[in-house]
Amino acid sequence: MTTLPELDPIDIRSVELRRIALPLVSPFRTSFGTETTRDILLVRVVTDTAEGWGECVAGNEPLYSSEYVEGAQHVLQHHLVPRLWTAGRIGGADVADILEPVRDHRMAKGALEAAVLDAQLRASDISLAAHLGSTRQSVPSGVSVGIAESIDALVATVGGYLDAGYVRIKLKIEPGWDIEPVRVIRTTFGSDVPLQVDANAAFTRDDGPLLARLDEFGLLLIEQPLPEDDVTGHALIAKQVETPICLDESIVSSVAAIDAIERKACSIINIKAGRVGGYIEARHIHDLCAERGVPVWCGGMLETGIGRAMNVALASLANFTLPGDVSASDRFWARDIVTEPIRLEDGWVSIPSGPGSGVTIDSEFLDSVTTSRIELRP
Ligand code: NPQ
Ligand code: MG
Repeated sequence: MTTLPELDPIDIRSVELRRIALPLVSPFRTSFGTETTRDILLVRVVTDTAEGWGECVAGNEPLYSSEYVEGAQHVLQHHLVPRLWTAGRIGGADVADILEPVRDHRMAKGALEAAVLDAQLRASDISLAAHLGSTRQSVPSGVSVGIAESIDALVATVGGYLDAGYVRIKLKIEPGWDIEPVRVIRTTFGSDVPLQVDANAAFTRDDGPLLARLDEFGLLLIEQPLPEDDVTGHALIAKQVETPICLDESIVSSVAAIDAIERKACSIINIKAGRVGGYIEARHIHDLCAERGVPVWCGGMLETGIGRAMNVALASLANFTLPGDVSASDRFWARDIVTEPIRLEDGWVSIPSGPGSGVTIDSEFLDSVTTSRIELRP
């Protein structure tokens, strides 16, 4: 397992589970559904000297994966947080072991680990980026573009993001919205725009010949064409297409990552801390991909400034060699819940340098969007 610098353990006094409702600036449509307002679960860990925040990336409904926000809240309240009370003084690096007896629920575990780690790093005055081993000050920013109402609407949206400076475009695809949108974006904006597609598991093992028709467009990668559990199917598709296959939903752990690589199901991996149970496992997957020569990039889950800042820190590790879905806060939110939203500067975003995630909560605005709060104590 990856070793990170030692930090002093912390004494957790209470854990708050807070839910907020935040409307998206525009609906986000993928092959699995349309999101218009996010119902987001935040975890706050309080010690005598510091507090830390973690963001749970589970969606309103179990459509991207089996996890969903109400289930995450339940498992945190009744199964995960109670396990911390018997553990004594701990740090972020202890959380995964403490929660190991509980199967799966990685997004819930990841949010709790993030909050503990953030509190511990703030108490130690160290940034998450430095703790994880970051080597950069900023990272290039890509943007994920939803399935549009029409081809014209898609062209307008992509044009806006290119004008804003995004250095890489990802088009969401599904059967029937696959070859044509890619062709039109290529014809309109040229072959120099770094471009990739994400199917969110919407195709089948029979779609190899269809997906091979994307080869002529020089895409960086095709992300998750088949269902999460079909590693062999992805290996079959990878043999039929020239474009590199990248896995997202399938990579739920370091074991799954090694499995997919060894079975030649993918040659690139999208790393999302929430999907794999936390930033420490995410760094571990980054390391083992680097050892195997597999490039990685940082995915996104429509996070607020809390998760977004932590993603940017993760994305600054050396083997994140492709631009991530680490877009500016204003890609999704009219107003963020932190006082320093992630901003685009010439298509790049800065790595927060303050302790922990580096962000400050805008408490007044956060309270105004809060829909429920519970405080848990030993
Ligand atoms: C992906 N994200 O890479 C995901 C999919 C996704 C930025 O494309 C609520 C919860 C809404 C999780 C929308 C991007 C979501 C979500 C999209 C995940 O596959
Ligand atoms: Mg994806």
